Amino acid sequence: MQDFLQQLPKVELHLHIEGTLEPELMFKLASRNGITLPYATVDEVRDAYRFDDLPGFLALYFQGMDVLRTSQDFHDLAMTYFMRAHEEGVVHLDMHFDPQAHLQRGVTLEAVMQGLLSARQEAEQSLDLTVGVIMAFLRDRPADEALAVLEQASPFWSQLDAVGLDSAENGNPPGEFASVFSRAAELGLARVAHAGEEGPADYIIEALDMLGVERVDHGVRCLEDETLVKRLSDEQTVLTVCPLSNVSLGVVKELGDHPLPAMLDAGLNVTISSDDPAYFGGGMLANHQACFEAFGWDEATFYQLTRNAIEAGFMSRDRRADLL
Ligand code: ES4
Ligand code: ZN
Repeated sequence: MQDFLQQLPKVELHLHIEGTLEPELMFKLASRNGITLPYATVDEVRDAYRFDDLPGFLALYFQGMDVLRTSQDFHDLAMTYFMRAHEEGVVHLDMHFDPQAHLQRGVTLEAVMQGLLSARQEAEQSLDLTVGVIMAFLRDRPADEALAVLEQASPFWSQLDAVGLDSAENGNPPGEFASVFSRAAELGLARVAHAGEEGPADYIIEALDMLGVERVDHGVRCLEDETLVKRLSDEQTVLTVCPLSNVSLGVVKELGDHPLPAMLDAGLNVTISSDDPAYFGGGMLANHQACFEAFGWDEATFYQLTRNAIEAGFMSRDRRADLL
């Protein structure tokens, strides 16, 4: 099964590129940028990666990304992950990035975009890896700010695939971002949003009805609402489930308690992703292996999950046909 999972051409739909920042690269970028980290060694950083919920994780995640300053930093961050993903047998990934988290720190949108887009180009040319780009908005910041960033991104609209919504979920319902998402729709961008990770099933309904999302990131709490499960199953809405993330953030106590098997039984359109691999104990391969160990899924199940992801990934028609 190990070999099968390595060789399975995997597609990752839910990945925060800032969440791929491993301590080794954090040190390299800190030194390059003359930044003193509050840690002396890579091991100290790993030891400090302790959190038991989403807000606790987010504090470390926003602190870690402070070493990202130049377009070269963003390029190196993305390229480092693309190479790792390629080695793990990933053939396509859709990456979220958080422009507001960088603008706030005085990093320009141009630096962020140039770095990420040049890495995408390099991956698509030099690795058998295609990359979709999702501009994500921070739901714990005002919707006005998100809208202004979307407008500011006009030189890059043609290179974006979608908008997303992430960060602290509880108390920040999706509906507040309706105007941002309707503007994105007007621009021809696809729409996705985190919902039903820590937040209630109602947030999933809001994301569907008020934001018009075509994919729901996480969505695991949909099981709390039978009517919603039927709707998601009837409409075959893609859910990007992140097993190791859910364990790390205490959404479930251990993987054996995860609702993934129940979600499959309910006929939901499930996919598997890593979310923030530097923080949650592994990338696509580790997530697949953990699912095998916890659920004993057969090859046909992993093929089905992969097919679900291929069908929903932000890629060209030709690329999809190649992968199917
Ligand atoms: C995130 Cl796991 C998760 N949830 C919400 N927002 C995020 N941003 C980065 N990782
Ligand atoms: Zn996420």
